[in-house]
Amino acid sequence: MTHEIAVIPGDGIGKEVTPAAVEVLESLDIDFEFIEAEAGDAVKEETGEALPQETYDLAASADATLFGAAGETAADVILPLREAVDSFVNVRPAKAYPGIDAVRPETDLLFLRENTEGVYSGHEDRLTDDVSTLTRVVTESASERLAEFACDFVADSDKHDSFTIVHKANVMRETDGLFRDTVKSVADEQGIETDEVLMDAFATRVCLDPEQFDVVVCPNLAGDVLSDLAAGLVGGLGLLPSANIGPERALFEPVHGTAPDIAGENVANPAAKIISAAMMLEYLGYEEESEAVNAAVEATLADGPRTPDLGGDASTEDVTAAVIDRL
Ligand code: GGG
Repeated sequence: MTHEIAVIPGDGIGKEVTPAAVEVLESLDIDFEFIEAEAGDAVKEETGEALPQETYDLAASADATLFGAAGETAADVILPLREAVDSFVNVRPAKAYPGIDAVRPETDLLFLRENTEGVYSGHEDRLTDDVSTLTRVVTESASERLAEFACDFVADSDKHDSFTIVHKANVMRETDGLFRDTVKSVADEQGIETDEVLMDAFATRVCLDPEQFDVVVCPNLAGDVLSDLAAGLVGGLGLLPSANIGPERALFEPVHGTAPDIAGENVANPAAKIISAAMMLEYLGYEEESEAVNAAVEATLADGPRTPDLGGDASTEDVTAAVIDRL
């Protein structure tokens, strides 16, 4: 069976780490057809459009999509691409790896981020020269869909048995109130234990003692920001993968952005993108291959070579070759 994979590198270091992940996947004995498409700042400059219709259509029809990074045009690229795969949850594991100099080496978190609404709904207005507004949308249906995913995830897992709902319902009473109440009610109905923490308190508590948290279910912006914060605890954004899951297809991308300061220098850490590709393998049913890729990345992180963000002097290509050698 051939799997059609859309490959959309995007901008900046997305153009370096995405081919690295494709190279790793090509080294496996699986029949992939990779179809590359453009999106982002560079294509907008050329054509006026950040996300060409054929790129959107490809993501909406491929078995899975590998995305790289979005820069200035993130709102016009990554949000519609997530919509193309109807992805209602962004799964972001944030864990420390042996051998990596982490602020909190005991960190092992899994963020389940609402992926369709909140402040990322795109309802922004400039009312006057000096006043702009943003409408935050929270619906029961999107909160329910996320909660059902979280409950199924915990119920099917040997490792997790509850989750923490992170919100700010004491201030955003209507929106986060609806989010919190809906997620809790679905979990109660399904007999899944939950607790809840205000998002500002979570930010402090996770830095002081990350072990008190495990699976974290949160609204869109909170999930984006708090998972980046968790990246700081484990050694940087070069280590965090993610999966945008929909009912029939999914899109896999590193948590990091385009990193314009190092783009084009062949020094970007490809680990987050390669681990995202391992998540894609698991999603497509290749559990053994997924575990092998994860193990090869872990061994490479532990023993090197390492890119400069992790204190080494290796290139993106060196690290990719080392991962492939270990497969
Ligand atoms: N690969 C992730 C990426 O491009 N991040 C840049 C960004 O602005 N992300 C916003 C988001 O993940 O919602």
